[in-house]
Amino acid sequence: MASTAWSADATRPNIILMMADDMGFSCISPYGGEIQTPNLQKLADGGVKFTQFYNNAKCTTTRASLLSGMYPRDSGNSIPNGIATIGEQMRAAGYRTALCGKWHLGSKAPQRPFDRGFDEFYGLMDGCCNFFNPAQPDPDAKGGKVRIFGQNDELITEFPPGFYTTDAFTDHAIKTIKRFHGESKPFFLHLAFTCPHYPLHAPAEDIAKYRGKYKAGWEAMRVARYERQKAMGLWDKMPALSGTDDKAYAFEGANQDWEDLRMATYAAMVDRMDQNIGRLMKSLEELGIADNTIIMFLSDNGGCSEEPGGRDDTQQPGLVSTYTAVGPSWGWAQNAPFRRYKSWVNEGGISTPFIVRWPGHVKPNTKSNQVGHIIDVLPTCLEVAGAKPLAEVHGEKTQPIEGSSLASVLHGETRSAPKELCWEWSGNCAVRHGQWKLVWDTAAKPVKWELYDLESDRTELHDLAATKPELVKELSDAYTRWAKATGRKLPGAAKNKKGKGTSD
Ligand SMILES: [Ca+2]
Repeated sequence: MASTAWSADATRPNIILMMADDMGFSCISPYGGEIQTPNLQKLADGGVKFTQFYNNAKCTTTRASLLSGMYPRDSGNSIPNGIATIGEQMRAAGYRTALCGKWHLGSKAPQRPFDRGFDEFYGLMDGCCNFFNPAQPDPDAKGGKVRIFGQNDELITEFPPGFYTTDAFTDHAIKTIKRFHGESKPFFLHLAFTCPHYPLHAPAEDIAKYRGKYKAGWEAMRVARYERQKAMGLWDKMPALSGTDDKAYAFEGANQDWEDLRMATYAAMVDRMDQNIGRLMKSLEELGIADNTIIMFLSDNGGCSEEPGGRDDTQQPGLVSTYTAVGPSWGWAQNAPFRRYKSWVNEGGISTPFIVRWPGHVKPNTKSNQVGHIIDVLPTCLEVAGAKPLAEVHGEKTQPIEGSSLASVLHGETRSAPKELCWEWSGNCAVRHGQWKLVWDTAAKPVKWELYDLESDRTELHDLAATKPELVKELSDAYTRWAKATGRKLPGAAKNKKGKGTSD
């Protein structure tokens, strides 16, 4: 699509970028999930779903890339000043900008959302919080870490009965859209849910819908998801279902009723998010702007294996007074058919649903197997806005954007394949070029570069490193260049300080 001067185009689309938090690849129905997500299904039916779209395996690094079009720099916990955020870029392009939900890229000036290009902000500065009462300190907040919850730069400390973050973020998003609608500019809204990140908190009526539905365990859930993916034709070439993860334990010996409640509560959180997405879509229709609004949906990393505080089956998931997570077995199974989970850069950690609905532009009910990455979202938004990237931000010359626009893919064309894509979190490293992916998996025994042909082996089951040493060298050299340029870890380096047991 040719870029045009934005000022000449009065019909530039609004853009809503929605993101779930720690939601596995196959949790929602367009990707084979059993969780009831009719509104996300409607978005997929009216748009395109990607089957090879990637995030950065972790909350902070994904946000650093998604909101800048760049790979994370150094720790990845913030966006450096010489890199413009999507808020800064879209505001300069003539858009109104808002962020509702999780920021997690620094809580002090000059790194707050208001400092970084968002006209409006309502949400959470930190990685997670109590869903019913964000002011309540949680057991994961070591050393008295403060949960800041700001509305237009005001700290909120009291929450009414019935408060629930997923509802509140959506309420604020709808109010913001209504306010922006009365103005002459198009808007860019980032709705960043904290759902279904732990703690497991959901309204009782939503949990009740799923209670008892997970009593066959995680292995059965994986197989059922895999079979649904097969039946719907999600994959051009059906990958083999990966084997049981090292961290998964036997369902037979587990407290099955409690395990069922853990997964039922998680499912309720996703269900509730989908209900809220339905409310948001309804409000767009009522305002008459549904057809001129691009909606994108993705997850920031794969299902999560962490269990902050340990596995304590005396804690009942779902309540304001408890702090629980799904644990490694469900967290892994949520990424079926892939291996691993959040914080790992195997396909289960970095593969995300990516759905884009744009009436009149994106052909309804289509899928794309073209490879894409979250660094591509910002240049896509700039292209559809007909805008050029900022040359300067905060008095510093900006670095060239590393992602490339997906606009041609959205229009049903084949874009030139990206050069190498790279990932690193907590010592897990990977590089993908074309069909080939090199992975450094810190949970493997032994830990070494593994090589996979994703075209025939998307689930990373057949390591070809020993048979293709020259390709391993070529890809590992590309990884080393990337790690040196971005400040990310080299294979075998010490783990990131924040690599484990944090609330990211
Ligand atoms: Ca996350």
